[in-house]
This record gives sequence, structure tokens and C-alpha cells, in this order.
Amino acid sequence: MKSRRKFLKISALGGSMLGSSFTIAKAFAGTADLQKKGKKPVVISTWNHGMDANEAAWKVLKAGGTALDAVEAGVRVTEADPNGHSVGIGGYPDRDGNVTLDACIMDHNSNCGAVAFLQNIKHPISVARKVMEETPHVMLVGQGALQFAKAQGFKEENLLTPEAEKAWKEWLEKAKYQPVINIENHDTIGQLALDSHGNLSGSCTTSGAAYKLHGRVGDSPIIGAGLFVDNEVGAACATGLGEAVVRVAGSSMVVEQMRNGKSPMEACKIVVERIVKKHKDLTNVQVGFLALNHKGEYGAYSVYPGFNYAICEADQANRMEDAKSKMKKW
Ligand code: SD4
Repeated sequence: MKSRRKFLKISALGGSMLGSSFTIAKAFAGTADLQKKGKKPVVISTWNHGMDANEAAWKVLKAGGTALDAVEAGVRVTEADPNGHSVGIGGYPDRDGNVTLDACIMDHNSNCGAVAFLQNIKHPISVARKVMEETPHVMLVGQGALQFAKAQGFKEENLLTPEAEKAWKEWLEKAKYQPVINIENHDTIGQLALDSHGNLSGSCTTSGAAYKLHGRVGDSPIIGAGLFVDNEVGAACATGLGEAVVRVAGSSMVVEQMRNGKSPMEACKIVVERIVKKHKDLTNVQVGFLALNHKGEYGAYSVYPGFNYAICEADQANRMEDAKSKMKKW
């Protein structure tokens, strides 16, 4: 069921991937100078929706822009897509029918900002950046985050699309209001970029687990769990069951493994293995990590098969790759 869903998603993407690759290939024309300087602009993102997010981020990187601007521009594309049910508008609601969003962003100077349990604002990633840049704080939540967003000029809008509302009502009938771990909704976008100046940044944004308890916050807006960046070492982000990621301080641990000399893929694998060890019952405990080091090398690893990610770098077309996994089948 799971692999079939992923397969269908990948197949359905075939046509649009062609379009994305074409545009990206055209974009490479401007990257020769960046490469000559010995830098390697690269951007990687979780899941298939990472293709379009990479394309937007690449436009910024190609023009010599910052990784920070790239990772904000990139995931805004995913947030604005009403057909994605795990990020921004169109996200599946909590069990009471509220779409509540979590996001965070971190730059090469270890500046960071986050919002959690934010409602009615389409671009939580941009609010997170404002928290980082306009306040002395790192995280704002709920009504406070909304109040801040409105004061910054963000407009309130209804994020519950008719399609998501229909799915929620069907769920209510079936699940009888019992919160469940929804393995079909682990499609958060995390994006990591290295710019032509040699600086790293990352972003992460999600509507979280579908039909969660009202007020539940996962790993995605928590710096160190859903995302972590250390410019001297590398960056990492997480997707999957947030509770499992938080339990091992996931993304910061991936970065620490890279600090200790592990490759991005090895670093992700070690932290995945830690999650596997800490859960006696691994049913539905899917987590994937994605990592990028300061040299522009990247890698990923997940608990179960099915996790994939999009890569865009100067010498190759925007493309998808499957992560290796600890368990060989679900
Ligand atoms: C969370 N990690 O809220 C998120 C869910 C998700 O890909 O979809 N991750 O737990």
C-alpha cells in the first residue's frame, strides 16, 4: 500500500519532472563562474515536491544569492500548493478540523527562527524568518505567532481546502475521533542549500501529522530536531514521525556525526539506527534524514523504504534519488 502510493506519486510526477529538468538545465548556463570559484552551489529537498522547491531555490543560488534566501523561496512553493496535503494550504487538519502549521529556518551564522501551531497563515516559513530577524526570540507559537504575523503584514486566510475538508470528514467517520499515527502523511518539506559563498542554510515546513490532537507540535519547527545547521560542518533535516525524531534530537545528532567525520549518508544512518534501537515497536515509525555537508556532499537514510529526495547541483539536472533504509520492507 505504502510503496504503491509512493510509486503512484512518482509516476504521476513523471511529466512535471521533465518540465522541471528542462528549466533547470537552462539555468545551468549561468553557473560556470560559481563553479570556477571552487564553490559548489547545491540544494536538496525531501520528497517529490522537492523538485519544484529546488527549482525556485536554484534560481536564487544561480544568481549568486544566499542559501538563506534560497531555502525560503524554495519551500514557499510547496506551502502555496493546495494539492499538497502535508504542507501549507491544503494540508490535512487536526482532528477538530483546524489546519495548524509548523516551520523553522536556520542560517550560516546559527541564527534561527520558528513558528508552531500557527493557523490561517499560508507561509509559516516567512513568519519563521521574521521571528529570526525581527525579534530577540527563536520561536513563537499559536495565537502569539498569529498576532506577530499579522503585525508583520501577513494576511489571514482559510487554509482548509474543500478536498482536505472532505478527507477529514471521511476520517472522522472511520476513525471515530481517535488520533492515529498516519503513515500516509509524512511528506514534510525540508530543504538544505549551500550557496556560492560557501554558506549553508536550511528550512523545514509542515502541517504535521494529519488528524493529530489539537495543539500537537512535531519535530519540524524544533531547531535541532526537524532542522539543524552548523556552517563549519553541515546541515540536516528530518521527515516522518516527529515524536521519534524529537526523542533523539535528530537533525542536530546527524550534524554531530558529520562533525566526527562521517559522510552525510553515514551520519543519517547512525541516527536512524538510534531511532530503531529506541523503539521496541517499530510499526509506523518511519523517519528519514537528509544531510548536506559544507563541501556540498549530501546523503539520506530512512527507517523504511520509500523515502526519496530531490537534488539540484551545478553540473546535473534537478533529479530524484531514493534513500537507502534500515528495514528492507514495511
Ligand atoms: C511531524 N515530521 O509533524 C512531521 C510530519 C511529517 O514528514 O510529515 N514529516 O511529525
